[in-house]
Amino acid sequence: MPHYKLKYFDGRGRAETIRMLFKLGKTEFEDSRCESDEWPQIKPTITTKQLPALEIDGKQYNQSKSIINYVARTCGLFGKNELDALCIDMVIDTIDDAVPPWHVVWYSTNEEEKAKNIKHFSEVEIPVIFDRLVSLLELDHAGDFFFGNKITAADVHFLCMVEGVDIYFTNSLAKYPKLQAVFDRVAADPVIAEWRKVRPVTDW
Ligand SMILES: N[C@@H](CCC(=O)N[C@@H](CS)C(=O)NCC(=O)O)C(=O)O
Repeated sequence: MPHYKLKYFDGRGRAETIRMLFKLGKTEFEDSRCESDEWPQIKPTITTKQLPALEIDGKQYNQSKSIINYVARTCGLFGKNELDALCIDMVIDTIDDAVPPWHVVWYSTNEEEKAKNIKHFSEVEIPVIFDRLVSLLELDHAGDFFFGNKITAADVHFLCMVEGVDIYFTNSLAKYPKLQAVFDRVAADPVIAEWRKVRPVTDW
């Protein structure tokens, strides 16, 4: 088994799906978290100058989506073939469409602007993405989860997305019972439930 070291900030952000995949895959990894005041020293050591980065036996790899893909495949959470992987990937990409509108809120410069941006995020941006996810859940390859009846990287990424959305839009799944059911199934997975209980508590 290679030595895995996942470097990120002390937040869930772009690293939490990766952490959960490692946990589900019962794969040991070093959960290395840097404080923001340490970042200027660490940044020059990161190839892309951004986190997360994953070291595998000391060699560094970058980009959260690429790392999710790699970890999910090695942990058996990305389907059995390329077509399964395509179905899982399209859910992940749909989820990631929420990142730019989330950043609009995150980078709001004053309270008034932030309130306006949260309203737009909750009432316009997120419903569009949730509707797309409902459509993906209605495809015939979906089941209890986005792909079949076993948890995959798509479901894990979805749970992490909802945790991120809920920072600004509490109870965001209230009008989406089918999505809520998937969220609840992922949250009920014993490995995920245990990790959510013991992981460091962070704001984001
Ligand atoms: N496309 C990259 C984006 C990574 C990214 O934006 N990372 C942020 C944290 S979430 C970062 O490193 N910010 C610090 C900086 O850019 O100096 C990925 O998905 O890994």
